[in-house]
Amino acid sequence: MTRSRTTKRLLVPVLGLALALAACGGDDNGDDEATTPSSEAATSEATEAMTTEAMESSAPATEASGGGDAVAIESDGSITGTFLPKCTNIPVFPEANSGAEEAAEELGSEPAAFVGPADCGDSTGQIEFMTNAVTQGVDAIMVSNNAGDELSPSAQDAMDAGIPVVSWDSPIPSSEGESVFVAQVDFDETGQVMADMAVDILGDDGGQFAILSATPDAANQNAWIAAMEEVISGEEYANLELVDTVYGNDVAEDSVNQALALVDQYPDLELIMAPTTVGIVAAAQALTQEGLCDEVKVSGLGLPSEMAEYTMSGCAPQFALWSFADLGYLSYYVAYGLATEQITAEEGQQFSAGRMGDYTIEADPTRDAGLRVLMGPFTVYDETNVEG
Ligand code: RAM
Repeated sequence: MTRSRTTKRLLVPVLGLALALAACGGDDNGDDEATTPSSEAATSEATEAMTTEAMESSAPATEASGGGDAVAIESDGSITGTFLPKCTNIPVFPEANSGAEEAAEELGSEPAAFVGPADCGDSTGQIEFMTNAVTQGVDAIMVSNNAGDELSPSAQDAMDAGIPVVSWDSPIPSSEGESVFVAQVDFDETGQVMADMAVDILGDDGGQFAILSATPDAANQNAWIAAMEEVISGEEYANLELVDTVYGNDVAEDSVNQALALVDQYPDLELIMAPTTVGIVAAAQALTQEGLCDEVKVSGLGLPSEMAEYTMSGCAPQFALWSFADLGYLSYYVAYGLATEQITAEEGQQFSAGRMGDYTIEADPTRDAGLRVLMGPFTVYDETNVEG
């Protein structure tokens, strides 16, 4: 591949965001009660490494105040459930399911069925799984939505049948057909974290970057991209120029192709920001293989186990993520609490979720409608912590 570049800026190896956040974050994961997870699942990469709050404002809002009013979700018999990921074939989703299984065991329940489309590119394939779960009459459905509002009618059918629908990782944008969304991190904060990583990597003089996303209807990625666009519209980020947003469908091959097409199309491109664990590693692999990492860097949201070599090589100097195992654990607790009627899906409901501690259901400030439980925190990875 030949590329002609008019500008080549040196990477400024700044750990500013990560270090600054580490200084203020400690082991506070956004929920004071949840800072010292003790289970096996909690010893995931994300919780072992530096953890921090990226913005102080987001986490305290969902903590159960005072602790006295929180309902401790306890074992109340076995329930049936469906744990429906965007797809079953990328690592983050089995990891989330392992957290859900841990929670089910603690609560004396059979584990939820881990079912979904094999391939994340099959975004509407989830609808059939949702419909099947309703037909089977399961007690609770937990879903990472990959189909935008197209999932709503089948989710609404579940709710009409009295089945709680807990979205996690990726919500139903309109919230119709969703009892509550368990948000891994604050979605607006994701935009800020990505913008700050871009500045840290490119330096104050900025440069051109492109976004390599997952599927076009993925509610989580779309919200994070919108949040990042909002952040970079501010004066402080004026030197960051977003030239394109493309979609690799959370499929490795598509993502590699999209990454290579971007560097071909934009000779001055300096950064690919991929808010997807599939896209980020595909981009890093592709640029490494093409020998382009000196010119184009990679950042976004990635799994440390997949990204370590690219961070250590300097191709992907910084990226962020959270614990998917914790997200699955918390989502199962919420679904179980709703299905056993220990809690209700309403604003102000406080509850305690096993080893993760106290939370409050709140109005989702990042959507026009809908309820949210905020997990947090982000972990920002760089060469200092990516290898654990
Ligand atoms: C992929 C999926 C998932 C998202 C992560 C960051 O694994 O799209 O939904 O949360 O990336």
